Amino acid sequence: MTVSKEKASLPRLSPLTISQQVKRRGLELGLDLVGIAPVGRPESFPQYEDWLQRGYHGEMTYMSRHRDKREDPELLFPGARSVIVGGLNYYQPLSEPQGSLVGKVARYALGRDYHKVLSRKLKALLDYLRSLVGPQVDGRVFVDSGPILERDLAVRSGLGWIGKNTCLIHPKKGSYLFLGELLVTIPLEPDPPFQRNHCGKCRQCLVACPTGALVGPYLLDSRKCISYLTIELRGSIPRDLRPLMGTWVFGCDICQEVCPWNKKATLTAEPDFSPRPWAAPELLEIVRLSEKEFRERFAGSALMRAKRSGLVRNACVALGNLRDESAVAPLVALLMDDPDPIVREHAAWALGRIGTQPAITALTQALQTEKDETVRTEILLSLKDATQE
Ligand code: B12
Ligand code: SF4
Ligand code: SF4
Repeated sequence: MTVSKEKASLPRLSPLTISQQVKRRGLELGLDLVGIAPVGRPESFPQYEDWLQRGYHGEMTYMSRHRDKREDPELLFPGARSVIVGGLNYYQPLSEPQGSLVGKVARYALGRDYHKVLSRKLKALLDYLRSLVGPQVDGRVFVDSGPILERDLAVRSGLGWIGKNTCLIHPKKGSYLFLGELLVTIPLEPDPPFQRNHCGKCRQCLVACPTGALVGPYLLDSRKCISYLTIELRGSIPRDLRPLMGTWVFGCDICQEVCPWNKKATLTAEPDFSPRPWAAPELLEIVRLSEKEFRERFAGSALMRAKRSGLVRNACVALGNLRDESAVAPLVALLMDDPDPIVREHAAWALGRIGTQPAITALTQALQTEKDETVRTEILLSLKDATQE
């Protein structure tokens, strides 16, 4: 069928009717929230600029690129007139650790990687929109993948407000929501933006954050955030923050766990988000993983982002915080043999925290052979800490 014939056969629907149908279809596809907004300058663009100025993006250099596109989504997708924003509930209770040396993975990463799951739904929504209006409608899907201020668009399309923990919160669904956008080239009937902020006088997230990353309401210094430290940071985790990270090995949920708006969070209905074997990882297994085993074990999971080096580094920090003697032998193996200096450095730190005689002996021996200056410095500091305690 040619485009013109197909166009001719389609009924002319008003933007309001199309919008209603699209929202209904979005819910049928499994989205929990669907809202529509016109494309335009994000209201919180000045806050984003301020955040960059303060250096709160740390090493996430991609956050400082394409500022022009973040300010004007039409530069990102020429011809864009409207944005359909989808929210997808991923809430799962964290499973009770079966052993004592189990790491914590943030809820958003317990199941299959959400990027594909949510993108698929939004692409299906575009197909549906085309079936309603005609193939001339162009659209582009973004899920955490482009220079877009997604939370701003979610507020603008009426999905919720931004809490003091900087998360988008829906009054009924809470904040365990993924956000994704479908930018389209036709005008749609917008939803009213979410006007109220229901945080009130509450400050629970600010008080609970173990590293002080929430430096003020609505202001997150990524460089201190466990989520950033365990997922985005490639190098060394600052020494002063390691003891505050507990057993989180990928992401952190504390500022959402304490939020009263998450008390009524309901289980996700998305089968792809049900917990996989990596949901409660044995720390001693992680520190023994080779590159190949890491890739096999975490294929299809968001944990791939940390790479083997990052995940083993994080597991070392968690073991250092648990201070369990049974971790000494695998940590010594890392310190002596791992080709990655970041891993050796964090293994040394963990051994220093455990501080038993075998751990101290291994640190002293490693000094004889270690060539990397950063690792040597860590060994010396860890020996000092261990022998002073
Ligand atoms: C970079 C990034 C991070 C960084 C920085 C987080 C941050 N707060 O900026 C790190 C690695 C730390 C991170 C962590 C997490 N992230 Co993240 N992250 C992003 C990403 C890619 C960009 C965010 C961004 O633009 N930051 C810049 C700052 C300035 O923007 P912002 O935090 O969104 O803040 C806006 C508001 O706070 C507002 N604002 C600023 N000041 C003020 C003042 C007032 C009064 C008000 C009302 C508003 C306001 O303006 C800002 C700009 O629009 C987005 C995807 C995207 N493209 O948007 C996902 C995203 C924000 N992350 C997401 C998730 C799930 C997480 C984690 C929960 C994962 C985890 N469990 O570990 C944590 C949550 C930590 C937290 N408290 O925010 C979801 C959030 C969904 C939601 N319900 O909000 C997103 C939207 C990804 C997605 N597509 O679903 N993330
Ligand atoms: S995710 Fe964790 S470390 Fe980051 S701001 Fe929230 S509570 Fe703090
Ligand atoms: S914990 Fe309190 S202050 Fe923080 S986001 Fe939730 S309601 Fe707002």
